[in-house]
Amino acid sequence: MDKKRSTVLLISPPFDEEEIVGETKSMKKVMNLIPPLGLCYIASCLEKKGYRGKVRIIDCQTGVSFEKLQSIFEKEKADVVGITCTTPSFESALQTGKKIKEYMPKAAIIIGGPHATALPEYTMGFGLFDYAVIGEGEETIVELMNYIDGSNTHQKLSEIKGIVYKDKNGKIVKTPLRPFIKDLNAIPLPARHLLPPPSEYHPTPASYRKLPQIHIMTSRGCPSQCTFCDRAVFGTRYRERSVKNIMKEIDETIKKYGVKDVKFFDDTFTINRKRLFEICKEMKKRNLKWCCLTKVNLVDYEMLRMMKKSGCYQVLFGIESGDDRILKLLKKGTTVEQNERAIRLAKKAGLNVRCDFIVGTPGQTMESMQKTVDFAVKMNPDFAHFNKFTPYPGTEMYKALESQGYKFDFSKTHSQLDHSMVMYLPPGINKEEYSKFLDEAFKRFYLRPRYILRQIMQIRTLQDLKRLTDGFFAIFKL
Ligand code: B12
Ligand code: SF4
Repeated sequence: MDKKRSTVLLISPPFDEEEIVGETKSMKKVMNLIPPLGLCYIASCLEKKGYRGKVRIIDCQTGVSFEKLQSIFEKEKADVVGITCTTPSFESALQTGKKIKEYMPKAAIIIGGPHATALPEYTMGFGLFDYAVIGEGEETIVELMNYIDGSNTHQKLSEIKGIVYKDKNGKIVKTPLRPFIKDLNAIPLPARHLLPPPSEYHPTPASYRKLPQIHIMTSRGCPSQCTFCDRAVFGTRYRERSVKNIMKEIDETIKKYGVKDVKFFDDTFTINRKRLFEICKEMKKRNLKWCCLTKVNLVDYEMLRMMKKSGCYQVLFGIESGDDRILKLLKKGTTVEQNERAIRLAKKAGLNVRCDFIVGTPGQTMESMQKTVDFAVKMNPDFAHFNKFTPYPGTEMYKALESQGYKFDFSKTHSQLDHSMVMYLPPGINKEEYSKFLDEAFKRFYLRPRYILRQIMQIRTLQDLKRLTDGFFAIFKL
């Protein structure tokens, strides 16, 4: 007998570019506009379980406004809507929920992603969503859809692990957490075929060499303890995909989309030396350009050299601070000396180096923040990003600050949270000083003649020139 299958609309909510970039158009070109991989995984699991042709992804980041979304809702009466949401996109997820309630009142709404995972009961408290999925969603969504469709009469809602829902009496119920997925190779490859065409996306100019580029996750979970980082979705135990499984995904994207460049978005891509060497071998065979993120204590010269030889052009390190006292407070597990060493080795290996810093965490002073900029200037990486600190739910710092009496309302923070909005200031630093500091940090780093000259010397192709000018215009908001 044919099972009833609901139609499912998966939405990455509108993220107002105008709001983020303000008046300047130049910022748009440098935004990291990349697909919602989480929804692609949810979709592929549903397709595998009989929902092929019934699932659609609407990635509103690619220019779908609330008005457009509303007209989609008016035309398409989906049975179930799944929304993905981080903390910066939570306000937008709430607005999306309201539109669904208005234009598709019969649809069940499921919310998932980092924000719903970190604060599931709070998320449900807005009365807009029927279910919140906590953590990895691949197995949960299948069980939940089976429940909604009535195809699994043996499993009660309360038996589905990793969800929050309202029972008949309106009481919010949280089921036991779902164990993390052991075998990542068993997850079907992400359903990129449901996304808008690759031309609708663009990586930030600092992080690609050739287009099209895809981003890919080859592992989950990070064992480090950084207090500002939210690991609620994938946990603290490192799990990895096999090289064969990774290459299957890459080969599929080469065949379907002509992919030339790969960004490994893993938290710590180089954690397993043996696997890294195998990946390098495979990437070299395919003559692909690639880049990755990792931690400074997880690289050595031999690895970096091998990466370079196999097509890697860039490595991004989360350096965070130029002050050992702050690195300790952040529980980063690294020192300024290790940071210096890794940057030097990566440069020596011929790699382009990107460094991320975080300023304004508890314990930071103007002096320690200045040490961070001094460190960046001294080490002279190819790119430096000074991130403003936000206490994201799911992080140790968020919990610590809440317990000290701080209150953070993320339901009204809009997409600016990622950019200009300041949620926390360390004692002794005011908002004006902080904003001025950030502005000057970028200018000090990027406006050095030595820096500009080096970037110009590195121009090899028209693509390089375009990337550099886009980045330059954006930094100085021209
Ligand atoms: C790639 C990435 C980006 C990309 C965006 C990619 C995109 N379009 O989605 C870029 C670089 C643009 C970016 C930007 C930012 N990011 Co970011 N990013 C990541 C990263 C490294 C990987 C995301 C990813 O693809 N994961 C893989 C997929 C499979 O996981 P997933 O999306 O979580 O989905 C799973 C579950 O959450 C769940 N799920 C998700 N959605 C749904 C929906 C339904 C219906 C269901 C059932 C389940 C479900 O099931 C999925 C499969 O298991 C994560 C860290 C990480 N390890 O995940 C940070 C992370 C998501 N980013 C984070 C942050 C803070 C930011 C920024 C604010 C950057 C900054 N200035 O610090 C901005 C905000 C942008 C925004 N709009 O939210 C935080 C979010 C914390 C929070 N509480 O919100 C994370 C968790 C990093 C961290 N460890 O702190 N980011
Ligand atoms: S910041 Fe990086 S190293 Fe630290 S816990 Fe997060 S993912 Fe792991």
